[in-house]
Order: sequence, then structure tokens, then C-alpha cells
Amino acid sequence: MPATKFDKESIKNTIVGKVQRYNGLPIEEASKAQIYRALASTVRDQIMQKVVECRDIRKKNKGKRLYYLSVEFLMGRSMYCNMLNLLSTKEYTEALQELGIDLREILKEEPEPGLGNGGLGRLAACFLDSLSSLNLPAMGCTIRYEYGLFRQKIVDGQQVELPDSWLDNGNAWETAQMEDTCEVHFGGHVEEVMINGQQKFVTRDYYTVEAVPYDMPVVGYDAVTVNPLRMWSARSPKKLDLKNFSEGRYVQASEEIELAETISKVLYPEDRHYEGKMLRLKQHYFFTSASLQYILKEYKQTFGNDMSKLPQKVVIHINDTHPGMAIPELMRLLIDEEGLGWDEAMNITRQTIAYTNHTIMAEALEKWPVNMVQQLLPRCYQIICEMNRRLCERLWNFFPGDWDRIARMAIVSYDNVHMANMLVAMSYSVNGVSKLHGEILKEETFHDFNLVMPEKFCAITNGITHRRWLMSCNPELTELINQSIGTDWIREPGKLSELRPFADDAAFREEFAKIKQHNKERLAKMLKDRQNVDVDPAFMFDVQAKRLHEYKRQMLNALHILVLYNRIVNDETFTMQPRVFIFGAKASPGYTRAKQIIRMICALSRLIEKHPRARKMLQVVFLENYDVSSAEVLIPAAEVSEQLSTASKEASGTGNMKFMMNGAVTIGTLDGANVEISEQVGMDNIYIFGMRSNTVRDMYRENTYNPMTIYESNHEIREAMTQMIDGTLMPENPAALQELYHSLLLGSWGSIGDSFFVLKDFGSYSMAQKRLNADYADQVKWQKMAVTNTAMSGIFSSDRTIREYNEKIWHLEPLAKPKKK
Ligand code: 26Q
Repeated sequence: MPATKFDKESIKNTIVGKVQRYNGLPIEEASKAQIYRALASTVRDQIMQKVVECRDIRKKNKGKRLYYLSVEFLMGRSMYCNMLNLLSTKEYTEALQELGIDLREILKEEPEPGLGNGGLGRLAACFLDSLSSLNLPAMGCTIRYEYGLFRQKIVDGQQVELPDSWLDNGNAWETAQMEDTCEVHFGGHVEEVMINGQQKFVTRDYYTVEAVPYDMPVVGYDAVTVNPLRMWSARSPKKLDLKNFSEGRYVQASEEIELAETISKVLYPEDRHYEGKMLRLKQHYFFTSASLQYILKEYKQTFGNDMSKLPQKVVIHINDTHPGMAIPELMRLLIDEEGLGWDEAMNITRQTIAYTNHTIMAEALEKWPVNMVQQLLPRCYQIICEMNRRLCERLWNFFPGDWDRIARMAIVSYDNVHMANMLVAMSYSVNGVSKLHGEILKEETFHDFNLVMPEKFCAITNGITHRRWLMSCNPELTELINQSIGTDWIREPGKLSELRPFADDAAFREEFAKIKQHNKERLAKMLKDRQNVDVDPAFMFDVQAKRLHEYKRQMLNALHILVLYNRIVNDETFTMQPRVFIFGAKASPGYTRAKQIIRMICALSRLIEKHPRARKMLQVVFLENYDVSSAEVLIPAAEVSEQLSTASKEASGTGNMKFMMNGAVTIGTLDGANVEISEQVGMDNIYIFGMRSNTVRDMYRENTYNPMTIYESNHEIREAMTQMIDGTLMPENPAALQELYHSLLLGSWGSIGDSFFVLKDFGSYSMAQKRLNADYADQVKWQKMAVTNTAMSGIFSSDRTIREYNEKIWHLEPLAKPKKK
């Protein structure tokens, strides 16, 4: 088919034509929603041309393909990034303009797919953008949740959760791929049978759920590649139901219907501790099994039935342990379906699967009760047990007699299946997500495995796509950069460093500051429109936006604001640079203490608002429903980026990179990727405070920390903490923050409190804040720091991250346009 043109005139005609055909309306009378659908459909047509072309190239190439399995992909809106990557923003903007339509207004019509909790899911989305942009053949695999992460409202200063039914008006980007529908089996029991003199394992009396795939295209920037995100949706197998009904197995049949409908219903809003929920295990296995079946089907179509070449043609990447059942599932498919022997299947599996760890927090390490796995996945459980037996045998030779150590390393121990141990033992690569995190994995979390199989471990620092997180969300800054250093940095983001000399160029700094000011005004407008909150764009914008967790220490920030308030109130001569502290954070619905911290922040906001002198230099705003779209407005407006995690606890962080890239200066601990940010910009362009990770580790080991001594010796802390419970913060309900107050002093059952060293790091944080406040008064100095941060952020592009994954782990060949003869 000849290629359709997508120049301004054809775009105009196409949109007008679609509105006419879909809605029977002239364009002037179409609603924003109707225009949105016509526009999305036009962009989609343009993408589909590329899909065809890309398919063709892949067919001829017969290269290796990556399957990135993740239980979350936090994609955000697609429309503008799609236009950007198609190099067509100008054409679309002008075409709409000539139709009297403002593109920005139409973009707001797109529902945001919030199919993730935070960092891990957003990382997966950035990776897809970079994979396509680097022309690497890949497919993202996940669940098509009917409900994404809850929408957050603040009512009377407290978080309320609302459902996010993002599919209500359909999803303009997806296509159902019915021909790839497959069955996933649960339950039943395993029987050993002899077929043609061979021992076989067959599962009987299982129940079936159908997995229906929906593909969303991810276009690369100026690339030939369009990689799909494949989202599996669960459906009840109707035929089987009828049979069950007619045979009177009513209960079983209705269970199946319920199960099928529930599996892809809702994203779990927990990103903290793992809980042994049966439905969660079903979700994980459901999309993992469907993905693996598809992977083998595609492999066989291209390469035939010889499975021995699988590791050369397929790499399966496991994003955290959640899709870890890929290991027994691949073994099962190879042995039971493809007829391979155990050793051969194990060799192939071990060379095909790679694993990324995202957390060292013990409570987040996934483990499943043996009886649950046995009941739900009987054949996988058998395979897990045999893998465990062989692993323990090997470990026994390495650590003879060391039962404790072997039990800690085993896949099955103390009635649990330990997913991380299984993945480390059975994959060919294990990586951490920052330098520091990689070290901690080797020295602590997987210390013993590192003795046995050191060659598997590496660290690859996370990244973010500069296309969404700079070009799309901050077009004015992008334009300024292009005018100053040209556009090479877009393909090679490392070249952003060519901006560094411009830190000393007064005219450049002025432009840079002007853009920041615009972005602050844009955020101020959003806060006014959405929450009816007035903020003064002349104030310094200080932002902490991330999930709410004790280890991320929003509490440290809140306590410090309360201390600032007291300094103002207690001393009429005290002044500071006027500053608005903006928080964005969702708390897991069941995480009571996190919800109390939100209450505390909202109470702080009200308290300050009431004081005529304090409100002139201090303000607190809680931005409701922090998600990808609001981040795209919030981050370009930030001047200060708060990255306060207790050292060693934040595996990497990626928000820190987004803020930096948009010219915010970081105040943070030496944790996760903050370490590398500080190396990039140098200590003069960042505010580092607090304990180092090895000190934190020693403190935990020695168990010597006592927050009470700090409480007693620091009157500012004492005063602020007392206000948490004496009615100052909570006049209506003085007891509301009591538990939070106590958690900072005493732990449960008499153990020591403040497990994340809020009080311990307070003094150091407060000093860093004083320096920051003084430096901000010197705007030349401040703008130099801001420019330096943007200039040195190129290394945090996910393009660099993906290149590193490809060199160290995946070894994919980039797709290329066939040379014209
Ligand atoms: C798993 C099983 C049961 C219940 C919950 C979970 C679960 C779900 C999501 C556990 C953890 C998560 C998400 C973790 C996460 O987002 N980690 C972050 O990953 C980022 C990308 O690597 C890092 O930058 C962050 O430091 C890390 O916290």
C-alpha cells in the first residue's frame, strides 16, 4: 500500500472527515471529546503505517527480541509523546489551529492509563520509549487492569480513594489481538502417566481463564521501530461454563466466572510490603503464563520447533520478582509441552531469563505460602521443588554443613516459596538499579549468592526518557537548549553537557529563569483551577512528590516546616526567602501511618494559613492525585527537589532525575541515584545532608540509636513535636496524630522508635536548608546551579540505561531500514 502523507493539509482533512463519519457533525460543532477521538485515530493511522513497516523489517531480520515482563506499566497519556516521536507536533498543532482548535485543550481529554504505583511502573514505561527510539526489538507484557491506581481526593485534610475506571470511554490506542488469545490454567492435580514409554505429567481438573491480549503501540523517536505494549485481559471461557452448568457443577462454574472477571479487574495499590493474597498470585501467574505461551508461539513460527536456540532469539526480562513464576512456567512449557528433558529445559531457562531487583526492604521481598502455590499451580510447584532440591545440593557442596545459610538461600524454606532466591538462582543476570543499590545487593541482600555465582551480578543506574520528561513537558526549555547547543543532544542526551558553559552566560541564565517563571505560573494556574488554591509565583517552589512511605521521610520535610513556622512566630525579626512547599503523594489505602502523615501536612497548611506574618513567607500545598499528567506540570515548575530517603533505602529514585533535568536543585541524602547526581553536578550544585548508608547499616546492627536523647536535647524538635499532639496542629482532634508522634520516639513492643532516623538527620537537614535559603537570595548563584543541573542530567536519560542493559544483558541488534536499491 502506498504511504499516506501526514502533512498539515491531509491532517486537517482527515480530522474533519473522521468527525463527520463518526459523529455526523461538522467540525465546528464537535465537542472536545469528539475531536480527541478523531485526532487520536488520525495519529494512530500514522503509527499503523510504521507498524506495518516495522513488522516487515523484523520478519526479514529474524533477530533476537526482548520481552519485558512487568506487573505495572505507568504509561501516562500517549497523544503528545506520539506526535513528538513521529516528528509531527508542528503539523498537528498548526492543522488544529487552522481549524480553530487549541491542541493543548484536546490533550486534556485523554484518560491517563495509571497502570502502576510509582517508580517501578514508570521505569518500565520509560524503557519502552527508549527501546523503540533505539530501534531495539521488544515487547512489554503486563495486565490490562480495568481499574488503574485509585484517584486521590483530599477531604477534610485526609486522603479518600476513588476508583479509576480509565476505560469508560474506550482506549483509542489499543487493538485487541483475538488470534493470540490463550488459556491459563489454575488448580487441579498432577498425574504421572506413561505416553509411548515416556514419563509425562498431566494436570487434571484444572479451571481455565482466557487471556485476551490488547496491544498499544510505542513509537520510537524518529525511528523505524514501533514496539507493542501487550496488555492481557482476563475473560471467562463461555463454552466450558455451559458444560459445567449442564452437569450441575454450579458452584465450580460460578467460581470460574468470578475468577475470570476479577483477575484483571484492579491494580493493587500496595507498593510497600508484600501480602500473601491469592488474587495477587493469580494476577502474576495469569499474565506471566499468557506472555510465555505467546513467546514460544512466536518463536516457533519464526524458528521452528528446535528449542535449543531459544536463548539466542529470546530474552525475557523480569521486572522485580512479580513475574518470577516465568521460571517454573518456562520449565513447564519446555518439558510438558515441548517434550524436552529436565537438564535441557533448565539450561535453556537459565540462559533466557534476566532479573532486576528494585528493593532491599525485607518486608517487600515476595514470598508465597507453599500451600497456596501448591493449590493454585500444582505443576509449577512440583518444578519449583525439584529446582530447590538441585539448588540445595549445589549449595551443600559449596557450604558443607552450613544449614542456616542454605535455608536462607533456598527457594523453598519455612513453608514459603522465596521468589527472589528462585530468580537469582535460575536467571543469568541479576541487576540493581543504581551503583549504591548494586553494591548493597552484593554485600547484603544476596551476599551469599554473590559468593557462589558472582558473575551474575551487576548494577545499571535507572534513567528517564528525556523525550517525555523534558521535550514534551518543558517545550520552552527544549527550545532554549536547541537554540544554544543545537539538536544533537536529542539523539545523544550526554551532549546536554555542552550547556554547562552557559551557566556563566548572563543572557542565557536570564532566559532560563524566565522559562522557570512561566512554568511556575502554569502550575499556579493548575492549582487554582483544580483545587482553588492561590500560590504566589514569586515564592520559591519547593517540591516533594513521590509515593508516601516512612522511608522517603515526608515527615522530615513536614517537621522542618513546622520548625520554620515556629521561628517566624517566636521571633518577629525572623525572615526567610518566601517559599511554598508542595507535596504530591498517594498513600497505600491500608497504610495508616502514611495517611497520618498526609493529615499532618494538610494540618500544617491550615495552621500557616491562619498566621498573618507566617503566610507572607511560608505556604504548604498538598497537590491532590499526583499522577503522570500532574507530574508533567509540577516538575518543570520546581526549583528545589526534596530527595530525603534514609540512606540505603531508596534503590534509585527516578523523580530525582526528572527534577534535575528540568533545572531544580536537589536537597537530599547520599542514597540511590542521588549519589550519582551529586557526582555529576559536584557538591557545589546540590545540598547533601544526613547519615551515609554504611552508618545507617551500622546503627541498625548495633541497635544503639535512641531518638529520645535527640528529642530531649533539641528544643526546636521538642516544640514542633509537642504541637502535633497539644491541639496546635489539630485543634478539632488533638489525638489524631498521636500514633505518628509516638512512632518517632518509641517503637512497638517497647523497641526503639524512629526506624528511619527522622530525628537523627533533622539537625543536618535543617543546616542544609539554611544554606539553601541563603543561596537562593543570590539569584546569580542559584541560576548557575540550576543550569548546571540541567546540563549534567543527560546521563540519566533512559537511552543510556537501555544501551547499558543491551551491552551487558540483552545483546539485541537494532532494526534498520532496508537500504533502497
Ligand atoms: C508486590 C507483591 C505484593 C504486594 C506489593 C508488591 C509490590 C508492588 C510494587 C512491591 C513493590 C512495588 C514497587 C516498587 C517500586 O516502585 N520500587 C522503586 O523502583 C524504582 C525503579 O527502579 C526505584 O527508582 C525506586 O527507588 C524503588 O523504590
